[in-house]
Amino acid sequence: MALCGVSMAAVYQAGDSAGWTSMGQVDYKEWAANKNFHVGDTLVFNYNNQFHNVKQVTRRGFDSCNATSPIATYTNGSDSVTLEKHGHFYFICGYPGHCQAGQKIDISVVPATSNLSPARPPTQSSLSSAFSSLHLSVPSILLSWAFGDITGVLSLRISLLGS
Ligand SMILES: [Cu+2]
Repeated sequence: MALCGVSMAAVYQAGDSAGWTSMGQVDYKEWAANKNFHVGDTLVFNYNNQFHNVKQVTRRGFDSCNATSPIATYTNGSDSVTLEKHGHFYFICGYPGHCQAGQKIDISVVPATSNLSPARPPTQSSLSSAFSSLHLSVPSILLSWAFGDITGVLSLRISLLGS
């Protein structure tokens, strides 16, 4: 891929060696909590497809363990899902009772470049506004001399700023 930084894309197996299971060996919330998923990473689900599947669902479907209208369905038993955008990916098992038993996972994906972005340099507009205020202050000072009148300077400043 030509996208910057994705050469470091990682592959994660959901549940590690335990795989994708409803038998309670894996706390998927804890499993996901100590990982940093980035855009371009891959999540692999390994499971016996006689007993399980993978349904990508909405937040609502995740919370209620409802797989009736999935975003995507995977049934191979060894499914790779590319986390192609940042945000949350919610996966549950569609077999009865499995999601309720804990076979559900919430993957929070951050942009691939988030830990590489440099400090924001001064923008063009902030620089030019700094210059223009500098230019304005010079005639203001000269005029305040000429008029010897602070109110005249103030009104001129206001008219210059307002133009
Ligand atoms: Cu299952």
